[in-house]
Amino acid sequence: MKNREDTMHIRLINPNTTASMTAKIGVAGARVAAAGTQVSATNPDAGPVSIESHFDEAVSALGVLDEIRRGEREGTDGGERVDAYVIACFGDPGLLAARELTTAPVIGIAEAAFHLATLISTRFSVVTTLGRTCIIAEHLLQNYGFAHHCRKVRAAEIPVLDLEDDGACALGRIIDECRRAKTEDGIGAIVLGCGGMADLTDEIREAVGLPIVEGVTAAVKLAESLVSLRLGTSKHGDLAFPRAKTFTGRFDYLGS
Ligand code: 2AL
Repeated sequence: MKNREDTMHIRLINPNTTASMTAKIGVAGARVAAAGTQVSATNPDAGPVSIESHFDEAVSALGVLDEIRRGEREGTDGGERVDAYVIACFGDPGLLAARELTTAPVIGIAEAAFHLATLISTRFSVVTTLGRTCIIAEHLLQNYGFAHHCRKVRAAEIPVLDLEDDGACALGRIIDECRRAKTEDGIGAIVLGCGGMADLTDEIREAVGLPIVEGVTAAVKLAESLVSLRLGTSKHGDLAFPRAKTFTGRFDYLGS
């Protein structure tokens, strides 16, 4: 990691393979980054075009790990070293495995958003895409210890790729669900539950009149803080680099 006086490089990994969403995530991250922060955005070469099931998430995690390995190689191949990674899907797919592969900080957008929401409110609700993905956010809230801060995980019933389609009325449906959360949940803030919502924060905040915590931007600012403080992923204990071993079949490239 570099000194805080230097520039830093944050790599945003969109775990799905939709390039337009990756570009949007990159723009949203760059907008909030400090003057000295370079933001780059990538997605895996292979995997689901959107992540809206446990199956999609499991497959996408392998792509995330490939992207971390690629980022680490760039640093040693004379390219721009990556100082921190953000996993820009609200299920935080592959988060702990990704941390095992690097000394840089790795931050999931769900955990980043939950952390920031607890700093500005005592209770928040999450507004995500499809109802079937609510359980993914609920499991994360439990695993991360945030369940008692969250009143409700709500769905706007939007397929993820509708967020890429101007004609799909996604914004209006998200705003409607956020307004219902404000009226019914007794909350102080709303967390947006999809990386593909990263460009909608300002409009939603204005329409709903509550603090809106969006994960990509939250994670970029947390990543900057960790790099500035020279805090990287601990290599003491379970997040140490994985033990070298043979991988068989189509995973033989992972072996040593
Ligand atoms: C997501 C997300 O953030 N990106 C994606 O493809 N699926 N999560 C979600 N709940 O829809």
